[in-house]
Amino acid sequence: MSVSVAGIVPESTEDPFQLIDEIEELKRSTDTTILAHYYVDGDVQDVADFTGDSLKLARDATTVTTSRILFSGVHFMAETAKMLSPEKTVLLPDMLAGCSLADSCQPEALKKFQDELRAAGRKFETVAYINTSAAVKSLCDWIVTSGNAREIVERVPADREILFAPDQHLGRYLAEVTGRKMILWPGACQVHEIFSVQDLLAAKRNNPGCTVMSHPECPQNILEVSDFIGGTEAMRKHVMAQTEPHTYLVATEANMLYPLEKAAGQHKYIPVPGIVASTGETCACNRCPHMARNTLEAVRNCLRDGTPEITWQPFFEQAREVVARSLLN
Ligand code: CIZ
Repeated sequence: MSVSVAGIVPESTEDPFQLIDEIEELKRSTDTTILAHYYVDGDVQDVADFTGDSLKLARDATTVTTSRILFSGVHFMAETAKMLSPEKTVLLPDMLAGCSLADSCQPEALKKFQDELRAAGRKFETVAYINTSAAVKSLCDWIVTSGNAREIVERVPADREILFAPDQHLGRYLAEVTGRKMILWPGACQVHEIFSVQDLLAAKRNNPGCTVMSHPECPQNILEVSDFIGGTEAMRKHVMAQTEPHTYLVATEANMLYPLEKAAGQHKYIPVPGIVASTGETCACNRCPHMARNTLEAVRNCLRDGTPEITWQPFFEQAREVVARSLLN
């Protein structure tokens, strides 16, 4: 079922079953494989050939045998697929599907900060979250996802500081679990930053014995009252391993409930509410407006028209080396 996000994605007037049939037919006739992130609507995940987090999808993209990949996700994910499969046509249903984290770290600003640190004699390596543009990735030593962050941070030589960009909350969490010294870029994800700790605590009281499962992009006050902290793939594996029915309060993008229910339907999943910054009111607004651009209609149009397409940029070459070293080895 598609959830409309006010002001971003208009309610579709087309029949979803008809759209699904068209998509299946177009996939065949245009030799396209669809990859979909866990944060897109469930009906779009259902028409995908691969679903997953960015790490899994980056790896899946390298195994695709069709000539075209349609990436149902956001811009940096489609760019990563293009970098790793330059010979393929890589499509993104809506070029405006960006990322608040990627926007918070522009390549010029990162380069200037790195130069200042070097001029001050600091010995550091730059570790960037995958939620960055290819231009930023080309300036980094390592790329991490929520799925491999700890492992990659531990690969940075112990005598170096780590400049971690752009998610300050993930960086702070990694500093805590690895004991590494981090210089944090002040970015944050617009979805994970709005969770309300008061409402989370109230939900916890109302559901005795529940498990609070949070994404490491959440601020410290949320992580402190969480029982399980992990990226989306780790969450999925965690609930699959619990056979006895259980209640989970889930602090991440609301569409993640769909793959959780699909993988382990014996449990009850409750999304943690957010707070609207402008009014202070509680809402069920933990939807990513960028991911929401991946409607069935947008996917059908993109398949049919073969556009928008991610085109190769000169800095992809350098970014590709960093991405391949970090994600494929
Ligand atoms: O790694 C990803 O795909 C992101 C952005 C979140 C997650 O945990 O899946």
